[in-house]
Amino acid sequence: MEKSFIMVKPDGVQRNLVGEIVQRFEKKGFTLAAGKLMTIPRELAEEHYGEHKDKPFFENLVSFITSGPVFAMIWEGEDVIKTARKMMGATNPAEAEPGTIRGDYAVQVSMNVIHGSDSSESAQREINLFFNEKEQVDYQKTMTDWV
Ligand code: DAT
Ligand code: MG
Repeated sequence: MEKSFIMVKPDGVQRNLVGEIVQRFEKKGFTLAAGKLMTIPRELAEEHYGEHKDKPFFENLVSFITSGPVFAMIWEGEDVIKTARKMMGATNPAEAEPGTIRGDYAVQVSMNVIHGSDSSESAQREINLFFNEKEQVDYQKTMTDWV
């Protein structure tokens, strides 16, 4: 089954949005395979956002993502990577549709509440950066047949 790395960013944790965001993925029918509250070390932040290292916003991005705890998760389900991106909404909250997480809860692109992997390659890469094998729980929910 497909897996995605999803993370409530420091602004989302500070604004008490962890429960709301977890609930959206649960209600959708996806399965939580791992989750932890952590403060990202600078080296991990730079690695995670490596694709953006030459962008003008890179420094701000790294200092923001390391500025307080995040809630890192792995969610599992059919087409979860693409569906989670839809549920998150556009990167710039001003362009994110109402009903999406960023559309409902964020204003600025630099504080857009949530991260989600954008491809199967990035999902695999990000899962391995943030979670070891022991932290990943493999189980079946009885509702799976109904989703
Ligand atoms: P996404 O998080 O939707 O995958 P991305 O990978 O293009 O978007 O960028 C990573 C993060 O960097 C994004 O969530 C917020 C920040 N960011 C992107 N574009 C930005 C910009 N023009 N100015 C400031 N921050 C930006
Ligand atoms: Mg991205």
